[in-house]
Amino acid sequence: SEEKMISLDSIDDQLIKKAEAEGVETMWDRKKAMKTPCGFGEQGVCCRICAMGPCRVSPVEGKGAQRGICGATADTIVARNFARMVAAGTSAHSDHARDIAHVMHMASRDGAYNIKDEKKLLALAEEWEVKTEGRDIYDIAHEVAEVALNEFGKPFGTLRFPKRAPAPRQKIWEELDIVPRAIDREIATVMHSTSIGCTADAESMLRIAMRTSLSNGWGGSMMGTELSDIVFGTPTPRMTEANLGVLEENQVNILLHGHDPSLSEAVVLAANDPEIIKLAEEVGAEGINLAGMCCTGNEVTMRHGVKIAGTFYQQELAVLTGVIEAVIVDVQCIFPSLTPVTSCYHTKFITTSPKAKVEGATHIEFHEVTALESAKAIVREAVLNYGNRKKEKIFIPESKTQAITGYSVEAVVKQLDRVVNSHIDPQGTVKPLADVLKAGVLRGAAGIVGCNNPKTRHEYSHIEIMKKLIANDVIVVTTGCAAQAAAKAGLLSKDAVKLAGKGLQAVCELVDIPPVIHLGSCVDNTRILKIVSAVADLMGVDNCDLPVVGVAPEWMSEKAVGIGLYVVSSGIDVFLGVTPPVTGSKHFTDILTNKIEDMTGAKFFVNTNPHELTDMMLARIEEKRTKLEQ
Ligand code: BF8
Ligand code: SF4
Repeated sequence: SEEKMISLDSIDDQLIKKAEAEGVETMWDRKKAMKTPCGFGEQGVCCRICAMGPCRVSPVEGKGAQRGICGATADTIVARNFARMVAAGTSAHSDHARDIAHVMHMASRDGAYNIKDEKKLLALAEEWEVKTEGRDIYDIAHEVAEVALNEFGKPFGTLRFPKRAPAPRQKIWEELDIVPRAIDREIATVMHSTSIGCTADAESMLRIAMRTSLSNGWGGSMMGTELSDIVFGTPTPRMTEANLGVLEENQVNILLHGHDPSLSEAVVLAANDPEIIKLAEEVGAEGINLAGMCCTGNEVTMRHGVKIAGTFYQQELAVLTGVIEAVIVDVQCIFPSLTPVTSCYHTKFITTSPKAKVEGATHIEFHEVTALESAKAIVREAVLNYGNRKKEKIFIPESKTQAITGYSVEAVVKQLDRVVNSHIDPQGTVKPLADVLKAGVLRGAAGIVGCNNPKTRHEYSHIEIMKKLIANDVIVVTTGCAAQAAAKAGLLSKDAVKLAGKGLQAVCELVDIPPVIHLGSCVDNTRILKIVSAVADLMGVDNCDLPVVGVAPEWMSEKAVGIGLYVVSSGIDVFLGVTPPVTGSKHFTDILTNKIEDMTGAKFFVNTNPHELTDMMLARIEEKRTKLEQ
């Protein structure tokens, strides 16, 4: 029955049956073996920060151990654990950005990395007061990259990007004393403050975590997006296909999985290299088929139209098709189980980053300095593996769906320009969007982001929420694995306009966009910050005054916690479909779901039922509309 399906997608059940038949263990077997999760961990009241512990305190007031050995209460322990999740998430996104900054610093006219968007570089140079006049574009790029790299560790001052936020928002941050300083410093501050014998005040802990999260959203993540656009090109809308049906029986299939576009961009170049294509022909393949997964999939689809194999939870299922020559990964969201799963097939599991080696994988280190050669060596491994397929184990599901991906803020503005009467309004702004929001043609906007989580039926929440929102004239933008879920469900196509309410339908037709808009990878949630802030600026209000919500229906990563907190700190409500490990502290839970609104004008909402969660969003959107219209 429907209820028993592990995901929304019926092909997954076919592949899981195949796994069972072939004796391959998947995440669902391990989930079963895991039995009931630890209640203390689940509620955030387990502390193993020092060796006097681990201490587990009772989540129930007045019952059982109320304090850890050092005297830390449930409030302290929960708040510290939460802050550490924020710091870990911030480190992942920001370290990714640091690598892109290094790549930009080594960009050259004749190398593998060039400057693809000079206009965007010049704008950023101007914003950062880097001289541009009479200088070679590469000199400018190198200096901008240095300024970017200094954002990580500068000893004085605050970050540069927060100045992009609406003025009232910046004022709130100043008053709360949460304007982020250097990115690495904010992460270090959380690690320090959460260590034994430091912060033991939940609200103060949260403020420190908020500042760190802002160093992610208005720091590392934003840098990741901006510099990637400059070096790899600012995304433009393009047609692609999504789901495991994009794998090709007669081609070398390479699954690109991970996050950092400096690897995946080089792999795209390598796979198109005549020498490599010739090699593929020599081994009897009709070509090389790249298929993306997780955020790397988003990065390459929005810049090259590379097809989307699937979302996070499908990483093992992709290998089960028996037609993947290599899974090439860099960092983040990579299951260590890819070692045993790939060993059941001919598939090579190739790790490339010293930050994410996996036992049993083939490690071919990717060096940015020799990017193309390095990528060619990796792709060559895949091509040479084509002949080793086990014919009897091949099964490619037929399912694939058309999708449009690659809406950068610039691309969105370009679409909006279609309806601007240039005699009345200037082109190149989000004013048409602000106008339809104000008029109520669109009731609101939602950013639906994040992962898959076996605590939910995969993709069911993503898709149910998206459908219900667009039917209610709420436009949806999406990133990360949520975006890929949308692609697979057909919501990123113009056909999906028929599922939208009348207002949204009219807007989609006028502006020529789908009702659900692909904005990129998880670092690209900063594109959402940019659009929302631009709309707020135009309307002369703050982000928290707009009928806009952030939603993470199936989140699982620490990165999502870091994002959630910077979104709320930026004045946008966040709706979670998976409960974060904070319920062991009533006080801290109350801060996140209530009190934080007094500070930032936004708060967290949690409900594991996607329909109820959507009703909560719609109610909140109308509540904000009422205030806005007053
Ligand atoms: O950064 S949505 S499962 S892939 S964490 Fe991971 Fe979650 Fe996917 Fe990208 Ni984001
Ligand atoms: Fe226990 Fe305190 Fe040590 Fe945590 S920091 S493990 S609560 S003694």
